[in-house]
Amino acid sequence: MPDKVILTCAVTGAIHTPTMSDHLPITPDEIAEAAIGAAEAGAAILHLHARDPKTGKPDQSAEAFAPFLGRIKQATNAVVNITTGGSPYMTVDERTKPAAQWAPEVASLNMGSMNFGFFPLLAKYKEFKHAWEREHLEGSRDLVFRNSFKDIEYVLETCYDNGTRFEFECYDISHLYNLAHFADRGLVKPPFFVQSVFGLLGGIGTHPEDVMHMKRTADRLFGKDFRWSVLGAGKDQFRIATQALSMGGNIRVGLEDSIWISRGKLAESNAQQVAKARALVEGLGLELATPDEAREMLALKGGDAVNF
Ligand code: KMH
Ligand code: ZN
Repeated sequence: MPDKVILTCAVTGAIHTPTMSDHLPITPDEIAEAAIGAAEAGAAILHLHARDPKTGKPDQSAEAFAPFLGRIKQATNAVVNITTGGSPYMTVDERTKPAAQWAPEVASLNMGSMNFGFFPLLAKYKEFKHAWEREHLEGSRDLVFRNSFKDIEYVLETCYDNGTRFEFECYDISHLYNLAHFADRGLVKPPFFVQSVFGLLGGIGTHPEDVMHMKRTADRLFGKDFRWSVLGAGKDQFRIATQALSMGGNIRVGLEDSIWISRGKLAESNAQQVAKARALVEGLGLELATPDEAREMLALKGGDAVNF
């Protein structure tokens, strides 16, 4: 029997902006409630970003995470996964501060530099609630999300003593080869939690062949040493999830990656997307992994071995 399915929920992120959806969690209370609701709906891992509660602008200061980390830990057994991606406009040392401070079981680690184009979203909105939103989208026309080999080494070194393991964000085939490079150097240890990202402008596309190619390349490079997960950005979120589930993959949903529940219909909560993902999993006769099963599958250090 295949292993259980690890379901990750990424509740807010740093790409979508407040004008795009009233359901996007912004304040610490909203982020905590969204994360707890997602865990209650079946998410085993919670991928977390923080935002300025007044403007919704991404905030990667360690303090910005403090108001919700403890609440989430007290309310759920879910695995907390703190981003080191922050906003693609930030430097890697700024992005790594929360993970360094809070020593989560998991942190994201972006496996290569790339264009990160979310400016096409501008066409959908006439005006914005906050001035920063238009700049955020427009600026991505000339944005390189920097993750040099030195940047990746920096995150690995900074988080090493904390025993934090990683959600390796792979947006293209070359990012898998970058991960293999660090594995060959012994700087990352299996099992590798490979989060393959589809449909972000600047990364690989969302065609079923793209998903097949990512999987077969990871199979060839990592064999039994990895756990494959996928996230589809935007409207392709559930189609990609469905394809990956049928291939033995794990999946990630959440309003960080898509604000939609179906074509043209905004998701009203992260929990609603988690419930839809759960129905896909169970519809295939599969079962969701509990947080502790996810810990075992990913060799994590345990929910109490953190600094929050
Ligand atoms: N924003 C997602 C496409 C991170 O936070 O480090 C990938 C992500 C990156 O979650
Ligand atoms: Zn993220």
